[in-house]
Amino acid sequence: MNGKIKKVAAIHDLSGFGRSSLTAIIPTLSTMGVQVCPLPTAILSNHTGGFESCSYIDLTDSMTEYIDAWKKNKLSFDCIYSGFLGSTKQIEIVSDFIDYFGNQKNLIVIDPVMGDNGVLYRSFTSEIILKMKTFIRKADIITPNFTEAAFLLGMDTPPEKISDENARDWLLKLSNMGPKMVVITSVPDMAKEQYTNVLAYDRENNIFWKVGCRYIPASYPGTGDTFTSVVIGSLLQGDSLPVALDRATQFISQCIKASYGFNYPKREGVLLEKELGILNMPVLISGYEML
Ligand code: PXL
Repeated sequence: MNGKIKKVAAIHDLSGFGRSSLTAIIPTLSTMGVQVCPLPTAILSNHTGGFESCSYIDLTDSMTEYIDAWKKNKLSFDCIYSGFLGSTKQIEIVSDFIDYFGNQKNLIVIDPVMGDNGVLYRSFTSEIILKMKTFIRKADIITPNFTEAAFLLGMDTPPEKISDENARDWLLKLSNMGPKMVVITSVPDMAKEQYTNVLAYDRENNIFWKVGCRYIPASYPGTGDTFTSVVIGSLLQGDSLPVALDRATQFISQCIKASYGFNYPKREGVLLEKELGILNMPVLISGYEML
């Protein structure tokens, strides 16, 4: 009997080294009591940030056959979660996947993984941005970081900071592109130097949310994947959007602090294994507010 275990179809790459994408998503969601069913988009020796060399096996051509088998086996999922997609063709395949497996009851989450810190990841060209703009129409929730949100809104680079009013405008514009909920991570705080925010908009309830976090001067690959995984795990456990954002923000901040304290190499990602246990402890909501 596995009646109470929820299933997530996780459409991401598998990178063998560096704790990003599936190697971050599987342990995080499993710890939260959610079953991960991976649909791998590519197999990499390591993620693309901070390594001299990278082997990349593109799985675009095998994805359709893989998905056909899932269709024939009449599988179903409580959530579809897509992240790193290696090409515009893969976006088309996943778009069809959502049309087939998506329904009124399951949660469609698209993390438009394209870049960070103002630049596109090196495996992409600007073509991916155009395609992503229409793809996010299919999502219930999108979780871009500040850079990806700016790209989706047609900017070449994100501004250094944005006001709360501007932030609400960004969230509304992104929601008007389709998704019911928009979550933007790593937004620099306008007033407080040492702060970064997660900002969100929930269209059904017409509420803007803000979860603040002290900025730690280190960015580790894969934290976006872990963040969105905690948000999904928390929502599937029945939490509200702001509580899910609060839990994810606290968890990432804890992971970064644990790693930063050891001066841990950034390219290895955060010390996830040390911190996963926290996800099963009683939640102390640290502080979300309306934006
Ligand atoms: O975490 C985002 C991500 C996913 N997949 C690959 C990456 C990155 C970020 O660098 O390189 C292959």
